[in-house]
Amino acid sequence: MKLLILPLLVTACAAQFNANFKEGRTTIVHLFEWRWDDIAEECERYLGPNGFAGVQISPPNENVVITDPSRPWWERYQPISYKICTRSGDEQQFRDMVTRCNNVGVFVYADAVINHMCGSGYGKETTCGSPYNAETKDFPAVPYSYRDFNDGKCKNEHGAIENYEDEKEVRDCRLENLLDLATGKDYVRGKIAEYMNHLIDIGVAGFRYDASKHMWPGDLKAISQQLHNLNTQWFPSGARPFIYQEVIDLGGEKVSADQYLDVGFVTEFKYGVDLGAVIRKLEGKKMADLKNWGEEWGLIPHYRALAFTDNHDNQRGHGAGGSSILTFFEARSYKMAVGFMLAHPYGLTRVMSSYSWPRTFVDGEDIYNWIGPPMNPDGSIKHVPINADSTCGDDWVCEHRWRQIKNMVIFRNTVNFQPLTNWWDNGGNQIAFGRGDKGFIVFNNEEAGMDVTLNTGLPAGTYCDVISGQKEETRCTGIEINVSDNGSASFRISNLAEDPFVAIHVGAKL
Ligand code: ZXY
Ligand code: CA
Repeated sequence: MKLLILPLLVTACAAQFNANFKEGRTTIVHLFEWRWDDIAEECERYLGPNGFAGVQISPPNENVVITDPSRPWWERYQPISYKICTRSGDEQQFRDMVTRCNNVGVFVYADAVINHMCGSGYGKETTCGSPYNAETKDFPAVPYSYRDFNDGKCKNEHGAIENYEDEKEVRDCRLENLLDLATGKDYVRGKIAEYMNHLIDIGVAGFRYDASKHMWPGDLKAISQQLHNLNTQWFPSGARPFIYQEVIDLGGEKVSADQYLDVGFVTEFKYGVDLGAVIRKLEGKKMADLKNWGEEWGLIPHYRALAFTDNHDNQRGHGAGGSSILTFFEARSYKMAVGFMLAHPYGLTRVMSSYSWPRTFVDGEDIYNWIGPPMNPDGSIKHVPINADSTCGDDWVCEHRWRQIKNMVIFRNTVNFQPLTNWWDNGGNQIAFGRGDKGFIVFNNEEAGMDVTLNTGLPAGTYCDVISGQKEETRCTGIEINVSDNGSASFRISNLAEDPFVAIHVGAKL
């Protein structure tokens, strides 16, 4: 009996439990292109106090400086060395950030660009001054030489991936013009592990493996096995780094997400594509269809899934973007998507925090999808100013500070480990569900008003809706919902409401 129950329990809990997260925290935020000193401040003043589990940071290692176009966001995905030295800050600022975030229970996950170095054809400038030569494949600051790249294995004329149906090509040829590292070689594995161990020793809690589709799962496993245990100043003795692999899999390619489940967590790109399609009501899809959301939709197993609505890449319309992805540009629908994700038990959740850009579609493509973060005339990244109303200034969007999203992160922490209960739908675009006796959420994505009485499963009392407002001291700044002795409550949601959904939980009971 014991033998049977244990694995079941482990599977059930893994959905929202990560040994690396501070107890009770569930959600990571990607502070895309933020400076280390700003992230340190944000951990202390906002992420820690509001229960965020961690922060995904932009790649911390030295990269090529690209001037044409001018300082695009993707220059950080073209490594020059493993020195911690980028537009986000130097190693001293990085150490200060990791220490200050860890001290308030917000752990740091670094974006690890280990499939390749920079592409050929750019200038000589680098973020830390390290020299390199892409033509001769020399990166003396690592050092890597021509022997450490895969070109010998790739038989294509220009060395670039042409056929995504050939998994050898996908892994051993170049992603566009990016110099493809020979991650099968012990020396290369050792250099990558040495870099990541440097970050672990500083206090980093884990990694996003960029472009994992383009590396062999066996190589990623071998590298992961060389990683140190986490720093015992903040983590239990023997704790392992948390790994999530970026595998863009929308089906129909030879390389698939499930090939990576053995190595660690995997990004589930279908999550945002399918959820966006439902909320946009594309092809007759409706909210009621979400009743069996999860593996039955073809998503990877929940206990290995990194769930997200949009990321830094597909919010720009490429990298498996497609037209269904919702972003901050469509705030009303976007908040419903993030609200649904954070209320639903599937996966380990990551929210996006973006900067804005002058999105301009020409022939269906955003001609400004390359634009980098807000920057000063000298090319440095601008600080993130915080306004009196807690929003961010300049072009920093700070979705994670939107009341509805921040409060749903708290909702998720509050309902952690509770099963999905009391599902209700109208057969169309009105749905509701609970999480045991801890929380309940109701959506009206219909073109008509909603007036229903539902069984919430919650203890009787008056609750503060954390979408239209929130509990402050002893009062509610939004709608109040009364749950009767038998657990039922009435919900009236106008289709014209700024946010046509309501969420209540036991942490915001009046
Ligand atoms: N870039 C523009 C210009 C250069 C960067 C572009 O048109 N790229 C060609 C399309 C290939 O897309 C890329 C993919 O992954 C990358 C790329 C990249 C990963 C990197 C660096 C990159 O160019 O430059 O570390 C990619 C890989 C896939 C896939 C779709 C896209 O199914 O397996 C981009 C940059 C995209 O569009 C990018 C950068 C970093 C990322 C990412 C995408 O983490 O997911
Ligand atoms: Ca590769």
